[in-house]
Amino acid sequence: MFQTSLSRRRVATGLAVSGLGLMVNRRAHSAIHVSAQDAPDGPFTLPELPYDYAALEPHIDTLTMQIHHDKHHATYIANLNKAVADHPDLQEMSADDLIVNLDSVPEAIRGAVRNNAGGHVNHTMFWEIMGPVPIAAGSLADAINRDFGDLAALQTAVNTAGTGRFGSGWSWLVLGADGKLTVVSTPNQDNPLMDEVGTPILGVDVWEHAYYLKYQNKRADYLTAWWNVVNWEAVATRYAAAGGQ
Ligand code: MN3
Repeated sequence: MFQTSLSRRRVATGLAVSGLGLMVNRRAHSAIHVSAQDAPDGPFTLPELPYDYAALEPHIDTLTMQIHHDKHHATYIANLNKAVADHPDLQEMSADDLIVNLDSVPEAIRGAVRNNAGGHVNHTMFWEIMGPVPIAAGSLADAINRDFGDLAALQTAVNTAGTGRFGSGWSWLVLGADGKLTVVSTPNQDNPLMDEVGTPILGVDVWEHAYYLKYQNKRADYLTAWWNVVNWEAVATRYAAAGGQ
């Protein structure tokens, strides 16, 4: 609850103070925003979007992408850097390593690391698996047909999990240790790796900040539209990297 209200306040403040920056230069704008947050510069840094803010129009609007990347993702990174500021051992770890080793994170910062390393990992994946590329024949397509029947059934399962998630969270396609694909949802910025549910191959952000400007309360419409912008080549790469066959 604290994290949510803090993020929202930061977004509102950033928009009021630097609304012009949104239209000028995204790199300069990001730098202004992060430096204004009184956080260390590292070790974690905001990855650049692999495409333009407008690349996912009309399904995901430009302003949503700007706020989502430059404000929300940047805030997770700033708060993660603050959380590990006094922990050199944790600064040596990747965000992926942090979220699978939360038990070894000191209790005083474990919640902050869970939320903010989770937010960093989840959004880094999210940007990577968007940028429309259709699904191609291959092992991932075969596995989807094997485990769901067809692609439409997978999409329905992800959408159902996403609309069923109360409040904020994610809907995921994961590869389990048994080699099977399944759909799960998680609250907040949790990731299926945290509880060894499986390796996320695809995930869709169902926090309101991901869709509210364009879709308002219609999360189901956002989820339906979102499939138009999935980069299936990136998803297939993740499937192969996770050991999928
Ligand atoms: Mn988000």
